Amino acid sequence: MQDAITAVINSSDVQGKYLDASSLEKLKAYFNTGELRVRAATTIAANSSAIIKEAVAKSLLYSDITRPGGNMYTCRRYAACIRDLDYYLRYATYAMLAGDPSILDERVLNGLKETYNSLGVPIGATVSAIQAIKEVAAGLVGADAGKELGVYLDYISSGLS
Ligand SMILES: CCC1=C(C)/C(=C/C2=NC(=C\c3[nH]c(/C=C4\NC(=O)[C@H](C)[C@H]4CC)c(C)c3CCC(=O)O)/C(CCC(=O)O)=C2C)NC1=O
Repeated sequence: MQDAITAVINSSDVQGKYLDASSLEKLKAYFNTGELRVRAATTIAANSSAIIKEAVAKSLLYSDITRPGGNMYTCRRYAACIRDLDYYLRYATYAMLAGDPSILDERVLNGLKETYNSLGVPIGATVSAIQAIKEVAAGLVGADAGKELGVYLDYISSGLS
């Protein structure tokens, strides 16, 4: 896993150089938004199940997916879906704090699409649910932090698509 700081340090080190102006700008932007990220992470942690519940209500409930034959039908599969969405929110929050998406590649997206395809988990509906999480979370943490979190939720969506 990388973060915004190790990312610029590693790339400077490869070149055997001190941080150049653009690396320093990246770091400055990261530090300037540090408090915003921490505050957002606190709010998300305190409201994670409500966020997921509302996002599911907005995107998946009472559709063919929750009816017999749908991939969320039966409590076991419904629970697996909610659990997956909670993984996405939690890992997107970690990535937002780190200011870097590498944790998503390593711990979430690696092999996920293949798993979903082999189990018949619909990817389009999953992406809609992730987009709904983005909206609901932004409503709670505010537009700026919501945008920052959204970067990593979008990263998961594109990694699945
Ligand atoms: C931390 C990283 C991590 C991720 C991301 C993860 C995902 C993940 N989701 C799974 C299943 C599943 N995922 C879903 C999800 C859904 N079905 C739908 O129709 C909805 C659209 C969607 C929710 C948005 C369902 C229903 C299953 C169970 C499928 C089955 O067993 O038939 C499975 C198969 C094993 C299991 O059932 O636990 C994995 C590995 N596991 C991990 O360890």
